[in-house]
Amino acid sequence: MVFATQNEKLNQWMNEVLQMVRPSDIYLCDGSKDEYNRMIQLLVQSGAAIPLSTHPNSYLFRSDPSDVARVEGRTYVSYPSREEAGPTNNWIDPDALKKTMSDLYDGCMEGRTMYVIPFCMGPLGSPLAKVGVEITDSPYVVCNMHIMTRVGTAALEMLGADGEFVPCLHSIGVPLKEGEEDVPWPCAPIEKKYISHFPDERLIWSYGSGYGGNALLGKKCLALRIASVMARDEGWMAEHMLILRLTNPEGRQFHVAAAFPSACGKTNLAMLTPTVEGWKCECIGDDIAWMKIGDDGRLYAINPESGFFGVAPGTSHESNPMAMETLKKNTIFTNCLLTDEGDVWWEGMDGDTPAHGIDWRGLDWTPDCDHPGAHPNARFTSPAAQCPIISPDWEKPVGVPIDVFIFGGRRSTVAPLVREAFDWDHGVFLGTTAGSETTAANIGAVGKLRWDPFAMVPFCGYNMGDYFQHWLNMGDRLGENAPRIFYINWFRKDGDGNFLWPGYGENSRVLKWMCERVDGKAEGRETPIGILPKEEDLDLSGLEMPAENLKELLWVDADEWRAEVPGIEEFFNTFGDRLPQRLRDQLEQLRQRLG
Ligand code: SAT
Ligand code: MN
Repeated sequence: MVFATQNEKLNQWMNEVLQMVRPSDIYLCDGSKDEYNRMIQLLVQSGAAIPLSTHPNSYLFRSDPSDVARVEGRTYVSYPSREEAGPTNNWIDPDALKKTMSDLYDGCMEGRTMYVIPFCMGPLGSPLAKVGVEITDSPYVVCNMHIMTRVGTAALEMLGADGEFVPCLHSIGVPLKEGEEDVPWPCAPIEKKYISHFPDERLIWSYGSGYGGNALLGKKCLALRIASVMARDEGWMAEHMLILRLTNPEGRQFHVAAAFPSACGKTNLAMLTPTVEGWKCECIGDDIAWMKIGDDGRLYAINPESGFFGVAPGTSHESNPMAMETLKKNTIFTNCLLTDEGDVWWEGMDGDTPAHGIDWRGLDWTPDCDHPGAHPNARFTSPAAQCPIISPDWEKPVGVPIDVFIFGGRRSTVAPLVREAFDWDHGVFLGTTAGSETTAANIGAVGKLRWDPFAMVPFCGYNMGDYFQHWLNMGDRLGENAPRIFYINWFRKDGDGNFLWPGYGENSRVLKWMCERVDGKAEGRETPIGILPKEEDLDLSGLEMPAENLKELLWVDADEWRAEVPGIEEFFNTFGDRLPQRLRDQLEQLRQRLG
């Protein structure tokens, strides 16, 4: 061992890994700017990183064409019993999985450097923060972790001599033999990729992929899958939610946490530019919320991350001007198109489409090509602090008190623009029955309804039936202090297939109504599926929208909803007796209200 930390457990784990993966070098990350720059320079020299002439200190990477997204089919939640992982997770017995993966890890870092990255999820010193240590052989991962988490000496200090950490082992799975040439994006073939979680041990083992959530293990693996288990055991919540603050013209602040499945505009909402007069929005986080009940009995949220790993295609000055500002500098781009001017470009960006560029595969591209120039899952990794509307309180150690939860999904029919749950249990029922129609950005058939309770299906580290019960338990503990729960659908269409609602900044009008509900200033209208705004309750001043659109957006068709019930029941049955009776009761009450 070339170095040791103060933490014996960490030293022991590093030694075990070292003997298994046998790197040619080992390096402990300090998290400094200097370290980041040195690492990037290595990547520029090897040809993996392309400096951009238009964005200071920013670089483009191209992944291997087989390594472009999270691989849910190769993601495992491993308990001794399959039942603990539940019906929504892939399962392999831990002994068998460890045996398979140990064989893969054996000598997997030969010819490479083993980087040890101590990192903190959450503001340093926050009572909600957790320390992790990622071991990786990918310098691209080190650079991204620098942006996405708080890396280095401060995390080690927080850990101290006997603190707990989540060990996160990552390898791209391509040892480099003596004299062998490296490729810009080494990774293992799909059948050798494993993104594995051992929740009983609070342990993560990832092999074979260098991309996003497969490789930046603080994000989905630690902050959601492992943290959801810690949260259940310790009585808090780890959710796939953005966090934002709204301030009304009187200066009263409201904090909102919202969960949507992918392709529903979560990052756009997190950085909303309100169109409604006098209202202000600040961003606290765009992907993950950790929440704990505070001394005053309210629910406080922190963003465990320190950066955004945002989808580039579709991001524009129209859809998300604040993201466009955020990514102007100090940003890592992955799988975008490179223009002849040394700029990045992607489908859905404002302005002209470049006449020529180099696509995400590194090939010549013109608008005549029959494939996109940027991969649909191309990403930007940017420091959250660079967001022009980042809240001054985004790193407040105690977090911000949540007033409103929002669930939602993409439905072209049936679901109205917005509704409020009657009470907590009904809100949990709405979160449980959240679903979204698939888009070209997801796998599978386009336009098919996919259930994604709380947008957590890919991220819940234990049996989801128990997770629903955890939500019910939290409500019982919060009582009167529980946030109010709403369900939105920005995506309802008219008979001709046109969106009825303009979306983006105009969504602030719906958020305003929610805040007025919290303040007891908006009456609403009871329907069998929840409380909807009356037409006059929504502030539409300055918005040109046909009156019939509004009617349709707020329309609740009892026949259509009756037709939903069997599908919900069938979905509920997949959880067997792990589905809380209180949710079955909710379904029965819905059936009765629909008559
Ligand atoms: O690749 S990540 O898992 O980090 C992002 C995402 O899939 O939402
Ligand atoms: Mn996400």
